[in-house]
Amino acid sequence: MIIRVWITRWVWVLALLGAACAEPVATSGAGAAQASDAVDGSFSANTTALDGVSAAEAVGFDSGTSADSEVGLADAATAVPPDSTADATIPITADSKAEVSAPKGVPYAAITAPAKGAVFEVGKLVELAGIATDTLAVAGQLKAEWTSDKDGLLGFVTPDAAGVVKLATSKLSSGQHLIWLEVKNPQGISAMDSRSIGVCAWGTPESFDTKLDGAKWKIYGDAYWDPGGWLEMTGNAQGKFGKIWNIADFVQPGDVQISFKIATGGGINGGADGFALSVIDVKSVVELEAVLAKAGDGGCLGYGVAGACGTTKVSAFHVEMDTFNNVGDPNTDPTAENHIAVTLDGDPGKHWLWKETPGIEDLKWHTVTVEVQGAKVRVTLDGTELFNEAIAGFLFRGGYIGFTGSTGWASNYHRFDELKILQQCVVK
Ligand SMILES: [Ca+2]
Ligand SMILES: [Ca+2]
Ligand SMILES: [Ca+2]
Repeated sequence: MIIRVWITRWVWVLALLGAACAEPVATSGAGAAQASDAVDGSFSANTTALDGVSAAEAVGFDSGTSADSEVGLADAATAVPPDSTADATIPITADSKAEVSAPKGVPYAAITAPAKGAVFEVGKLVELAGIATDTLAVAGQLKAEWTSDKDGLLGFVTPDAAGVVKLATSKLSSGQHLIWLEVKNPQGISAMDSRSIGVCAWGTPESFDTKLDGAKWKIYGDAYWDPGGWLEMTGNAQGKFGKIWNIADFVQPGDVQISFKIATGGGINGGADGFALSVIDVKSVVELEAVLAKAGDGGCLGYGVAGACGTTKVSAFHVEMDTFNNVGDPNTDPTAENHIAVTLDGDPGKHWLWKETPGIEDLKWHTVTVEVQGAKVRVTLDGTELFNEAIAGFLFRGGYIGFTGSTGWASNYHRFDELKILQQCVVK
């Protein structure tokens, strides 16, 4: 009688293990690792896992709900047959029904959107998406819950037939969020996945409407603050070049969005040379000024210190608005047309991403936005995308932000205004 009960129990354990092994999730590395961890049999009904499923879930046993079960994974894992002599004194009488309760499903949760580390502007719609499945239950029987470690519950969703769970919200507060997707099957077993995103507010825009605070914005060379309420790099005269830099704030490394306005034109001899926004990764203003002092005029646009413009090694990010075609004097442009380009490390001769922008020399205000996400850089002009591509090996390293511009034989005004920076929320 006692032996029969043991045999019954072993048959069930083996059968259930077999069923579990038939599931791809349960044979994953994560599942296996947890099975060995679970040898003490202390896993609970609510055990959840980020990357897989717990041993309890995989095997289908749930010591928390199959009340008196004495057979756990430990017995199966160690695979030591019971000693019939020793066990003969232990009364094992009932509960075989509880032990062989119906197999339970293994839920699965995975967040598919947004991308890890994505940054959103506060108040804008954030579209969360994920997958919820289960080895036994159909998608419609599952319950998905979206939460934020910062804002709490975001909402419950029932998966569609394909297991897709979506939630769109524009209510995330400003800051870093760890977004959780929890999927619960009808037996109450959960699987979870998480992803960090940033929700940030734009910093106070720089309107440049009043005279510059010298402790924050420093003027170099021919640049000046224009009482019209903007920054002027050159004035409309030949042979000028200047810079204005923020020496008080450091733009953090990581994903960033920058927006600013430009106006150029009104010059002689067809207009030149152009201007640029730069972020230079140096540790101090002293280092910054050492770099700026080397920057060339003319085709070097007031920021060129490397390539044909010099030999300074520096980590820097630039967006140039170039209105004069240089051909080996000293650097070479990729087109005879006006262009907006992303260049790096003080070298105006290497146009990593660029687009022709014929109409920008009209001395009207145009809005430029720059969005960096990982290695990808997206630039728009008046809301129209110019390019949105990855630069191999590129990482935005942050630094001091500033503006430069230059004229030569031809001239133009080179104006900047309304600088806004949307920075990834950095958790310290
Ligand atoms: Ca202004
Ligand atoms: Ca040029
Ligand atoms: Ca150029």
